[in-house]
Amino acid sequence: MGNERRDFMKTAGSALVAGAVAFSPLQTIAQTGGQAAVPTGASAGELTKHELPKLPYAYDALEPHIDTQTMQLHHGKHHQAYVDGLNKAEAELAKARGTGDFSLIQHWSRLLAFNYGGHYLHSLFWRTMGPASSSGEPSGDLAAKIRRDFGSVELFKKQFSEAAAKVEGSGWALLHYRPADDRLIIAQAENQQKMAHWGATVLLGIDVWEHAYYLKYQNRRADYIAAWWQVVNWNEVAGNLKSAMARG
Ligand code: MN3
Repeated sequence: MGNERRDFMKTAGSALVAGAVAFSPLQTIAQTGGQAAVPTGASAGELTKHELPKLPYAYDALEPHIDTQTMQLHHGKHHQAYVDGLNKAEAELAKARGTGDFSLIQHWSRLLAFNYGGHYLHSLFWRTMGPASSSGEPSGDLAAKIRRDFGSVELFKKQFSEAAAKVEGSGWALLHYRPADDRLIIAQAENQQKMAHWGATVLLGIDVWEHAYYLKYQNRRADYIAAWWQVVNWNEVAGNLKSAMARG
């Protein structure tokens, strides 16, 4: 991995240790284009130039569960907007450092959290889905911890589906690994960043913003959630757990 990726991962929070593991939720988003131009000179510090990750499969690969047009718009337009918003927020904060004018710091800090959340979660979202034919099932440590912490895979899926269905407005249901007590936790997140569980690593998430499903499912969010389970890439989720446990 390049220096810029290592440096980014070091500063990306949540106890990431650069290069320690093969899988990382940040694997995709850390594949960036190097440093962006800092608008106000070297004294304002360096910036990462964030870029939209390529999908690991074709836009139609998740059919019929997730339709091609939704994937094209969701990845190419919505995720791109979060990438652009993240680059913009970081550039504006650098500009403020350069000029000494921090009058909009609340605004740009809010947009930094929102757009970083969007970039992080969508990067994870694409990688933890795949064609239904290769979806698989929870296995190994992942299956053992699911059974230990939720009772069974069925109870885990039931709670996760309920969490996803009941997110107020736009947001996500997320499976986290919490290293402090070695537990799996199901959480809801609002927007892209609210209700975060500090220090825990996201292993799997479903986007329940309407842009994720409305073209095909309209208001039937529960139908979308049921279909989404068919395209979860369990191998990738198991890899995310393995890397999160290695980091501790
Ligand atoms: Mn989305």
